[in-house]
Amino acid sequence: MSIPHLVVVMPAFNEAEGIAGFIDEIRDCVTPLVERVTFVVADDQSTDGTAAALADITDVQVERQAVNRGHGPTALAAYRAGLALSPDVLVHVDGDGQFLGTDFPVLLRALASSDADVVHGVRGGRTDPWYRKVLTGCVRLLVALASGRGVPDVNTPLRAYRPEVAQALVSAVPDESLVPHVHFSLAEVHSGFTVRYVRVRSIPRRGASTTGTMWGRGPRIALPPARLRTFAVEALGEVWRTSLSPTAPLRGIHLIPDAPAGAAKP
Ligand SMILES: Nc1nc2c(ncn2[C@@H]2O[C@H](COP(=O)(O)OP(=O)(O)OP(=O)(O)O)[C@@H](O)[C@H]2O)c(=O)[nH]1
Ligand SMILES: [Mg+2]
Repeated sequence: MSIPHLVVVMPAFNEAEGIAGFIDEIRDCVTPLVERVTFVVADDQSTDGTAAALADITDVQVERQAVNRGHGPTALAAYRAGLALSPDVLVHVDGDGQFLGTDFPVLLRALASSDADVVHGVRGGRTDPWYRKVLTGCVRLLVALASGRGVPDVNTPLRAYRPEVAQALVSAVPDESLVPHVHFSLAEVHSGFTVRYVRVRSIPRRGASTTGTMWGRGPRIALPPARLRTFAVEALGEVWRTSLSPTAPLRGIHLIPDAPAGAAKP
């Protein structure tokens, strides 16, 4: 197996400490499987020199966002910039490096060998606080009820795609979406795409700084931070409006796997 051009896209906010090492690790692991790899980092107005930490790496392209928009819109910007490079395979991962490089070839092999449209890295070994586990469980239940199928890690940020599939998904989701990967997971099921799941290891974020986490830190926090409560309410409303309600735009969408990039019919 040799992929002519692999593009790995990642959103990043204040990841200067760990992101270059993470990229080095991914590159080392995927090099035997690719002819070329390009990394696209959507920098969400970091204030810690994230872009400077990547400036001299030739296979890294940094896309500085005009304003700080949070994870979802930044992830979508990273997808769009990566797709513009016409990759043969596209991988998305968060810039905080919570995965091992050795799991990337596992995803790529699963995508190639099973003829899948998309492969999800299903995270094991997470140490989330209780309120995140509750939220994750609720979203998982909602998706199972809505789609009639269990999706083991609905919001995983580690995914490998055939590019036309990623293009169709990105085109179908609003640019400002808070939780694009939840919408993707639902649309993949609704559209009948072939989705494969591989177990991957989840590790602590690589930078020592706490500024990157949206959720507060560690299982010792007794109550969900107010920011998370607000985010959860907004995100659940968005999932209802965009993907689940009877009039939701993504509900009736049928993505066409073999159509040209971007094709999606209402
Ligand atoms: N916190 C935060 N992260 C952002 C923002 N924009 C992009 N990101 C990136 O989004 C990714 C996910 O953010 P995290 O805060 O790690 O969210 P998470 O992985 O769900 O939470 P943890 O399990 O605590 O790591 C990271 O790669 C960030 O660099 C932003 O405005 N705030
Ligand atoms: Mg994270």
